[in-house]
Order: sequence, then structure tokens, then C-alpha cells
Amino acid sequence: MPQYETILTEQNGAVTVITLNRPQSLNALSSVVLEELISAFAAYQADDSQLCAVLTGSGEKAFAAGADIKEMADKPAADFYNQDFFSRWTSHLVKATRKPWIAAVNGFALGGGCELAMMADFIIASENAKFGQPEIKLGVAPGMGGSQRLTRAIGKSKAMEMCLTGRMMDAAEAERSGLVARTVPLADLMAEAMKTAETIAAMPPMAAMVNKEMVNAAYEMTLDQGLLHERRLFQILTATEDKAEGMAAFIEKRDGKWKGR
Ligand code: CO8
Repeated sequence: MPQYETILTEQNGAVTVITLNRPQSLNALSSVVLEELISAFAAYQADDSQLCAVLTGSGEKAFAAGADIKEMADKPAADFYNQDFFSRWTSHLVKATRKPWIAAVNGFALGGGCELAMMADFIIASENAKFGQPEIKLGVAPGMGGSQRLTRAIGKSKAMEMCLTGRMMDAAEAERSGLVARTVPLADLMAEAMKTAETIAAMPPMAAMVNKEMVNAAYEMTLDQGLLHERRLFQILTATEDKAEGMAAFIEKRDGKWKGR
């Protein structure tokens, strides 16, 4: 495994665990973190032995308290624009990562931290988790998808209130609002995230990728286009060896053995 400066990675069976590891700055997302995350997610995507990933933050206080304010404070606007700052998160962590991954949110997920968590396929949160888009208090606004993904996740009224006031939402409200899939005690967070990741990793791998692609398509397409896309992908899956195996295994009352094809 490569050595990183700001994140930790480990393989646990078929599950890759990636941990943001700058607890002294509440796992703030610097440019180095961005590059290292891109590299770690590319390695996960490329490794056929790895079938699900979990992203979490080190320490008990924060998943990530946002983009690194100290790094951005003196950066000229032209650099943000010319470098198309923040664009690489979506292209690498969302679009290029076709295998499933879960955000295990332990504590603060603010600004870019909330936006990073929302790039995951779903979020499992600890009871002490807090979500927010406080960028307005810095004189700016979300820059990594907060205004778009949060609005799609929890609706206009709540998303607008959070962006305009910068208030934090606790884990219970986040679960009620549909932002997170499940809330668990902090002490159980990684065990629950790993159990869920192992469940996904035990599924037929190609079917897992197709299920992910289908659900994500709901964000991009009209209902008619999405339904057609779903049917076509379903029809492709019926030609796979894993479909034959899965149905035979059901009829023979045994577990399936997957080939990912
Ligand atoms: N960036 C850099 N350092 C941070 C960040 C951050 N986002 N968040 C916390 N830290 C650092 C603190 O500066 C502090 O460092 P030090 O010990 O050297 O002073 C250390 O982490 C611990 O933090 P606190 O002492 O503040 O801990 P508290 O428990 O008192 O407070 C909070 C915790 C409430 C999470 C508080 O740290 C906080 O409000 N953090 C900032 C949250 C935030 O505003 N996030 C959004 C960032 S902006 C963004 O993500 C989108 C891009 C916007 C572009 C801006 C262009 C200028």
C-alpha cells in the first residue's frame, strides 16, 4: 500500500478503509488531502480484490471540518478559477469511482466535509455527527456540490435554511431528513460501516456497480430516461454469468459464487 501524508488506507478483506488523518485541524481538506484521496480512490477502483470502500475521519471529533481555510485564505480568485478549484473531487471520487463506497461520518462534517460525505453512495453517521454548510460565514458559498447535492438530499427549504444561516444539523435531524441512511452510537460506527461494506462486498460485483449507476442516474435524468436506462442495464445484467449463478444458487438453496461478469 502506498504511504500517504494526510490519509491512511488499509485493506480489510474486500473492503478498503480510507481515513482522513489530520485530526489537529479537524481533518480539514487541503490540496494534499485532495490529491491523496484521488490517488487512494483510483487505487481502490483499480484493485479487483476490493469491492467496497469506507471513508471516515480520524479522531472522535470530526469527519472533516471543511476545506482548509488557512490554505484558501490568501489564495487569489484567479487561482481558484484558473485551476477550476474543487472540480477534481466530482470527476474522480464520484464519476471515476464506479464501485460502491460509504462515508462513515464521525463528528463534524462541515462545508467541504459535508460535501465530501455527500459524494459517497450513502452516509452512516455517528450520533454526535453534525452536518452544515457554513461557508456563508466566511463570505463565500459551497464550492464542492453543497448547494446541489444537499438540496437534492433534503429538499429546498431545509437546504436553503442551512446555506443561508450556516446552522448545523445534528445526526437525528440528518437521518429524519434523508441526508444519512442510518445513525449509530459513535462506538459502533466503524463496526456498523464495516458490516454494511462487507454485505455489499459479498454481492455480485458487476450487479453492485450497475445498482449504483442506476440510482445515480436518478439525479441526472428525467423519469422516462431513467426508467429506460434502468431497463437497459437490467437487461444487460440478465446476460451475465453471475445472473445464471445467482438464480441457480437461489433454486438450489446455497450461496452464490460470483465472477463479476
Ligand atoms: N480549515 C483549517 N483549519 C481548521 C478548519 C478548517 N476548515 N476547521 C478547524 N480547523 C482548525 C482550527 O483552526 C484549530 O486549529 P488551531 O488549533 O491551530 O487553532 C483546530 O482545527 C481545532 O478547531 P477549533 O479550535 O476551532 O475547534 P472547536 O471545537 O472550537 O470548533 C468547529 C469546531 C465548530 C468545527 C470549528 O473548528 C469551525 O467552525 N471550523 C470551520 C468550519 C467551516 O467553516 N467549514 C467550511 C470551510 S469552507 C469550505 O469548506 C468550502 C470552500 C469555501 C471557500 C473559502 C475561500 C476563502
